[in-house]
Amino acid sequence: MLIKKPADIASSEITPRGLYLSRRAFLRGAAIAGATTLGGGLLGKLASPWEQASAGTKIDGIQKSNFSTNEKITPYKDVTHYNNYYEFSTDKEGPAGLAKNFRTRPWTVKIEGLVSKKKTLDVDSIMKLASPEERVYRHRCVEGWSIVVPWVGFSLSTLLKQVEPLGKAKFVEFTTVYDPSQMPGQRERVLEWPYVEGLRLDEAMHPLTLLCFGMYGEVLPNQDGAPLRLVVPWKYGFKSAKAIVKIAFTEKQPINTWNKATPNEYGFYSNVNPNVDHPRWSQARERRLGEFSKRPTLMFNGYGDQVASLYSGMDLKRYF
Ligand SMILES: Nc1nc2c(c(=O)[nH]1)N[C@H]1C(S)=C(S)[C@@H](COP(=O)(O)O)O[C@H]1N2
Ligand SMILES: [Mo]
Repeated sequence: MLIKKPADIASSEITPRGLYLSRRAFLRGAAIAGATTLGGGLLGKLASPWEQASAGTKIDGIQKSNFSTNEKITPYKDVTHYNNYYEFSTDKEGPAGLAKNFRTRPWTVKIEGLVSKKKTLDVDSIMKLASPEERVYRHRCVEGWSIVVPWVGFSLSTLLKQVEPLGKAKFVEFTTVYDPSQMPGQRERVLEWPYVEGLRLDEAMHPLTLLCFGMYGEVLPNQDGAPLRLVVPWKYGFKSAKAIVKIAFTEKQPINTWNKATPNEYGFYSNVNPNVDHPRWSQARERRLGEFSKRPTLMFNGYGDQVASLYSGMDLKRYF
């Protein structure tokens, strides 16, 4: 449930930089702002789009995916209370509370660069491009913890095909939201904002690469990247950008935020690799949240059968 206080609605009229509202989305926002004046009681009875979109709302018609692992799913409480989301906090327990009132509607994603059909799409229309799938993926953070999550979404390729990438396009760059008024971490220079990530075009088009808007059968909690994030299960967690507002097709390799911040520690590829240590720690083992002892980390996080061929002939120590 997410009923907005009038004070919150008023500040929603401040459009985050780089976020252009579609007419439909704008009208919907305005309608909700109007509804607020009717008072909380009545608003509570309206099936407002805010409500439909808020974390915890059940997603209908979810199909099971063959890409799922049957490993034990990490408890919801761990996945929602141990987060890396530096726009909110560098403390892993922080985002759950600090992202609670983050506004995920209206929300549009701008698709631009080397494509024949540039588009600005509303997140609700993106979610309707295909039926939602549940993909239970292992997800490994570069810091040495991992989770198994029943994400909900569909292959990113479904969206990317819509815009018809040009032959020159070799990479895809993802830019996430910049809104320091809502994101306390962006008022500090912990990282360069907005957070940017990138994939090679073939990685972005790979069927495992998930455009994600839900988990555990429900709309994504804000701290896990609502309304739209990536999940790239064979790469370290930081490649899976949260709160995406722009997707650009490029000829040159994008400069991802963590690579720019600490190039000797975080590369562009960031494929999970137990044989390539982080300069400050080993990557050979990991701890599953909710478990006590560590387990060995698998090459490509265990997705080698599906993705190893993307990197054949590449020196993975050099391209880490
Ligand atoms: N916009 C944004 N996306 C982000 C991050 C971030 O700080 N900002 N952190 C990344 C890192 S390091 C990890 S491990 C995962 C964590 O996702 P989770 O909190 O859903 O487990 O999100 C990634 N996506
Ligand atoms: Mo991470």
